[in-house]
Amino acid sequence: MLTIWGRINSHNVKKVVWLAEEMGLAYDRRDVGGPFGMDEGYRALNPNALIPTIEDDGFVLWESNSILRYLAATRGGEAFYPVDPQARASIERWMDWGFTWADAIRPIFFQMVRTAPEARDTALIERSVARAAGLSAILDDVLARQEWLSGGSFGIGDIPVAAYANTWFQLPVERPSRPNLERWYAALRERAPFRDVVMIPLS
Ligand SMILES: N[C@@H](CCC(=O)N[C@@H](CS)C(=O)NCC(=O)O)C(=O)O
Repeated sequence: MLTIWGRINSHNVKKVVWLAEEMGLAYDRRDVGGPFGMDEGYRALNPNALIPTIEDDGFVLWESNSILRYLAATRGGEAFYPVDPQARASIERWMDWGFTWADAIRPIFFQMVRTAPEARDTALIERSVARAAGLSAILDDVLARQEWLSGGSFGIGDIPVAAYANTWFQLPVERPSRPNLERWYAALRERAPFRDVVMIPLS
């Protein structure tokens, strides 16, 4: 049995649980982090004291994108993780870029969802909203030329960017019109695992 540690309202945990659901895997998710805390046993598994972490038949792994790669490589086959180096690198590029995208959106999320209104840093929110809007042009451009960030079909290249794109689309901030990105987000919303795991209320 695959064990996934991490509270479900964490973006990085959502990524892993979403893929597990897409692949129809049996797993046991255990709440750790945030209000649930982290005991010594968990810290022994993940010395970063961060979530997520998985355990698969005695093998322990942390770092959400590494977990996505591992699950895709062990259970996903060619459809989720192509062997061709260029196809694989094109997918992994978007996974890594997902942290650039996340770095732009995270301050807006923390300020608007996890900070009391009177304590919010409006200058930080404005800077981050502008940064995210600028980065969204890169996504819109690539999605004008291909259906998914992973290429012709949905894959792990879509997951990290989508976890934060969902937050960006749900936050009450100004967003420029990005028709291709909006088309991709609409296609994501047709996937039940995305709706069930990622589109939960922001908290
Ligand atoms: N690079 C790490 C980042 C992990 C991370 O920052 N996780 C956050 C939640 S998204 C965390 O553990 N925060 C502390 C907590 O939830 O207690 C990964 O991708 O797994």
